[in-house]
Amino acid sequence: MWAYVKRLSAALCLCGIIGILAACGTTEPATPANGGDTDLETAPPLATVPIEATTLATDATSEADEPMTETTEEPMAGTEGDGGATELATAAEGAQLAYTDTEMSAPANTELTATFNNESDSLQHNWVLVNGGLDVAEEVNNAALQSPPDFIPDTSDQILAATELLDPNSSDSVTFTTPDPGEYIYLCTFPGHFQGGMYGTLTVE
Ligand SMILES: [Cu+2]
Repeated sequence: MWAYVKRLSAALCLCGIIGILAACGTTEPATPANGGDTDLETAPPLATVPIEATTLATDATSEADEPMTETTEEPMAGTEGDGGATELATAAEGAQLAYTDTEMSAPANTELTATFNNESDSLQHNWVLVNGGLDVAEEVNNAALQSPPDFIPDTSDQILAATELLDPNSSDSVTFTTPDPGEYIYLCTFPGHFQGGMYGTLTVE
């Protein structure tokens, strides 16, 4: 009889333990419930992802626009390049003994029109491209002193192109065929201006 009670007690204990385990088991499912909470916590990021995806889609649209803009700019640059193939332009401003462009470039052996705008209000200038570097420019400039009133010396082999001597606020264009690749100096041959620094380099490529 006593033994039966002990077994019953043991059985009750087991039931209690099982009950506890069951309770634990019931508690554990609560963890998956927390896992569910984790899922819920994950859900907002998931909800954010579509927003980011939308943002990315918007960015993709923006990026799609940008290449189109670049594509639009490239032909324009190409047009400018084509323009550069046939035209050059520079100017002189105010009382400065200087061209606004001291470095220009052009393709070799190509017919090209150079335009010089004398935007000075007080000084006469010209644009003379010589067939060589600073040494040739100096020779042409010295010869120009003996060639008033336009200061263009009769040294056709040393001069590739020259505008007229321009009064203030006037312009002139000269069309010529560019030489072989190299660096060529252009200068203003009005007395004193070359020495004052009024020259630049045309790089022919
Ligand atoms: Cu000048």
